[in-house]
Amino acid sequence: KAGTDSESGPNPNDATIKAFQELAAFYERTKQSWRNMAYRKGVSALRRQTRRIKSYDEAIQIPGIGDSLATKVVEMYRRGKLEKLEYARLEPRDLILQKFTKIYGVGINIAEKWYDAGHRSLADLVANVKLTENQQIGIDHYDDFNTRIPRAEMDSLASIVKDAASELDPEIEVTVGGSYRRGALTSGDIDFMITKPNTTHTSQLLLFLKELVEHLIEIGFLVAALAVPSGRRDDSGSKWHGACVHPVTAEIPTPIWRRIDLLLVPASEWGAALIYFTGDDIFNRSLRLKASTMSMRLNQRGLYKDVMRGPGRVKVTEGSLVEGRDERKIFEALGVAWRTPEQRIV
Ligand code: DCP
Ligand code: MG
Ligand code: MN
Repeated sequence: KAGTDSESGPNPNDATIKAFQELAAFYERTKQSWRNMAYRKGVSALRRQTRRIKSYDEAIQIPGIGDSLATKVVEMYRRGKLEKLEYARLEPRDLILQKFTKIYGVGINIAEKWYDAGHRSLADLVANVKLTENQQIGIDHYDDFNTRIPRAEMDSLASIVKDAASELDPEIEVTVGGSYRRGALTSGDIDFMITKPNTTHTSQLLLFLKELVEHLIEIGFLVAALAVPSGRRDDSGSKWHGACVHPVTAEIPTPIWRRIDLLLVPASEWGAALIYFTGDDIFNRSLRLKASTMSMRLNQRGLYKDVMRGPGRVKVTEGSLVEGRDERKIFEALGVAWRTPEQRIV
């Protein structure tokens, strides 16, 4: 009779049934058909029960309920909600795009292309996509590259590079920029800026970079080269992107692959480059905006005035250099009060 019908009537396990139905729908949307099936079976199995299922042992004995579902039956009984479901309620498309864009060198465009082609996991990509060498490295070391670097390890990585550099050429100066220079306790990667007194062009530093990289590969510190991320293309060869790994020590018994950027900077551009590579990116944007309101232009090479722009604000000439060498003087020329690197967070 109505109300006790095993398909539609109230059931002591209603809350769990609802949660399982929602999970099944999530797995259907994300094309995880095996899990979708498992939860749909679980729903039918629970509907046949007349008592509230409270323990793992009770649940696992029900045909159609396996280990994973039995655990969730208990979770529903104890917490009244499922952690997995809270996760599933987030937009799956966004979650997957987020996962894909965390592959080094993969931007939103590639991620969306993969999503639209039906790929939903890293395993999908490995099995079905012709990956570039970079993307393959990014996936092979996905967890490593997404693990932040503690400041103590940053110090240690820095001294390895600094020691190697000064051995090759004592006049070379190496500075760690990026979030490290802003005082961050952990960093996403390590950004090295390399310069030498009296240089005015990166070409004067290219040979050094080549030797430094070769040496660091030889000692096993640099473990992979990665192409320059698209959108930041620079053909001058003045940058090197890749991965490094700290030698095994008592403090670092199982080394993690770390992202490393090496950047050549002529002494004449040191101040502008320091500003750019110290960031953060939002602060940089605000400085560039300030420059443009003063009819100037700030980039990683210098602050310029009298930049000529044609139709559509297209740059016609670079203009004349106001300042490149000195970080503080660039702030002054922009009329911006000096901010220590630690204060450059908008
Ligand atoms: N930068 C920028 N705009 C970008 C990318 C970078 O202005 N689109 C500048 C500011 C950054 C610096 O380059 O501080 C280094 O770039 P990173 O991507 O290494 O960023 P951070 O070092 O600031 O942070 P993280 O700890 O994540 O490496
Ligand atoms: Mg960085
Ligand atoms: Mn970087």
